[in-house]
Amino acid sequence: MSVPSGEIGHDAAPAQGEILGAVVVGAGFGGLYALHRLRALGLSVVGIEAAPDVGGTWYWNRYPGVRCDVPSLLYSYTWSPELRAGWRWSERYAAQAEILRYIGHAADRFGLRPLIRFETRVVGAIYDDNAEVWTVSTNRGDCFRARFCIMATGCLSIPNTPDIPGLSDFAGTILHTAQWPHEPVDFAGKRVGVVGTGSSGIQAIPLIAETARHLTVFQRTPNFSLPSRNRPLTEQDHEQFEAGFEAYLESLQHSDFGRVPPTAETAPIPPRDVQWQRYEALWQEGGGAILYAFPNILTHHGVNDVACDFVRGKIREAVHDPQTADDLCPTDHPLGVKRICVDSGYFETFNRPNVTLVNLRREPLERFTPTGAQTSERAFELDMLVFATGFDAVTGALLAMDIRGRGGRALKEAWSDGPRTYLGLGVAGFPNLFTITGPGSPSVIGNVIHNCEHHVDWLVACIEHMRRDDLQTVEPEAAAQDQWMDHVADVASRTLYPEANSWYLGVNIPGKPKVFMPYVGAGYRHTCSQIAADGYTGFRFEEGTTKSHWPGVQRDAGQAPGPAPGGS
Ligand code: NA7
Repeated sequence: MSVPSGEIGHDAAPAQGEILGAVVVGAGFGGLYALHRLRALGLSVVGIEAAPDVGGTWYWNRYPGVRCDVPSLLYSYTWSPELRAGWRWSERYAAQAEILRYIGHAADRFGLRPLIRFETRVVGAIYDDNAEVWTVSTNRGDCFRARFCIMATGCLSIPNTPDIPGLSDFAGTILHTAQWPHEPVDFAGKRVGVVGTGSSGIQAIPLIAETARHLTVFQRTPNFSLPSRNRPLTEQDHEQFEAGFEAYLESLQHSDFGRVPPTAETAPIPPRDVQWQRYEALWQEGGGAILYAFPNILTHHGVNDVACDFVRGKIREAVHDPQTADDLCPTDHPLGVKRICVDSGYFETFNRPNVTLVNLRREPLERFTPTGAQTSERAFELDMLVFATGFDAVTGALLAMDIRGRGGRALKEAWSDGPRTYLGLGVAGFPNLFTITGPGSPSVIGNVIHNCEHHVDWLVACIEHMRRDDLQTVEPEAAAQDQWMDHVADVASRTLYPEANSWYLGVNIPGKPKVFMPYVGAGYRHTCSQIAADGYTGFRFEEGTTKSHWPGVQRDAGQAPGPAPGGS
């Protein structure tokens, strides 16, 4: 893969004083698709990306064992038949390197790299009330002025390193799973400590254990994890997927994959033995499907408790030492209300003689020392420390920038009690700003690529509508936003989701308001479509005062309708 030099591409160099159609922040799945669609619409667009290449979270997360927990055939763009025809996944669950190659392939296939300014971090985005444009400033000291500002900054972009005393005294190597070095990390002969047992820790631990002299796992909360049963994809897998693709595409329009279905509240509670058989079959099949075994598994303790018992039983079968097995069994939250982990041999790793589990609930981590870590009970000598401690998720990247809307109001201030959006797509008081997979949308629930595609398709249609009627700005009405946020909270409160201290709620970050951020209700796509069909209910459009007639839009090209999703 060729890595761009970091110089702005030819197409990404606006003329002095030019007002662009749109700036797209972030070059992951959402940002790339937005660039493609907006350019096809006739807008002049520039992408800005902190990394030296495309990929978003898949660029940075390259720790051993990193893989997607969604099957690779599904974790793909759906909008381009050519792209699908030109790509072949090798494994049921793709590893990071293959996903990154796929994203690079998509960027090249559609000539998107020249639109992007790499190795450039957006520090601020300020709306100019008079000119009705956004000024997006970067750490390189440059400014881009654009009519629309599209935040495709991802939900898992800002790594979280907990503030544990003594960390700066530690003399060994310190790594974070979300900022992994590009060169191979050699654990051979090393005493390694891993802090954190979420998805990243659970994927990395078996691999690190294979070569480390000793691995000490510092676990604060045990997690539910299901076996991936990863394997190479066969010819038959590909053929079956292709044969069912059109139906799959259609199903996405109505699917609530990963969300709580409307039948959840009225569904019967299946008998324990029926549940057990189903879980056993899904356990053998592998992957996260247990989460969708029954419509009320995420809403009803009577169902979820059986699933928890089932998985705890599997942990006890896998782990030989009864105390270690006990410590690995989650007991403080229902199954699936923290992002479910999908692993390859995680629990079995604790049978290795070179692996020690430290239960921080029993012996809290007090501090790091120059030579290791000190709990309330023991000292551990370590050469390397790996933080698998997650992210300031969903809002972290948005709030890391100084975003200011009408009247100079800061997003940080507007969201001081937690994020507030309408549909997760826009924020009242921040005209022409779109947040792809923003808080208040399904975002990380379900398949995030499809969620990105849906948001981009929606906002592109909205921009087309504005162009047709020569409207200058769009933003949510405050009342619609309030209603939506109440609805998001209400839906979550009728599930078991709020019962875990998860990053969905923001509680992993000290001081972050405790708000359930993703939308877990059914029918989200239908709601968004209906709102658009009804004339964008809850959004306010203004003709504007500048009468600038679509700066950044090539009027001739712009009159043609944009390509339908699926076109190139
Ligand atoms: P997660 O899921 O947020 O996991 C972070 C882990 O780090 C979790 O086990 C935390 O324990 C632990 N943690 C965080 N702070 C501390 C401190 N101070 N001491 C000890 N342990 C700590 O992040 P991941 O990167 O694994 O996964 C994020 C998402 O990426 C994942 O859900 C997939 O969607 C992909 P806690 O549970 O808070 O007690």
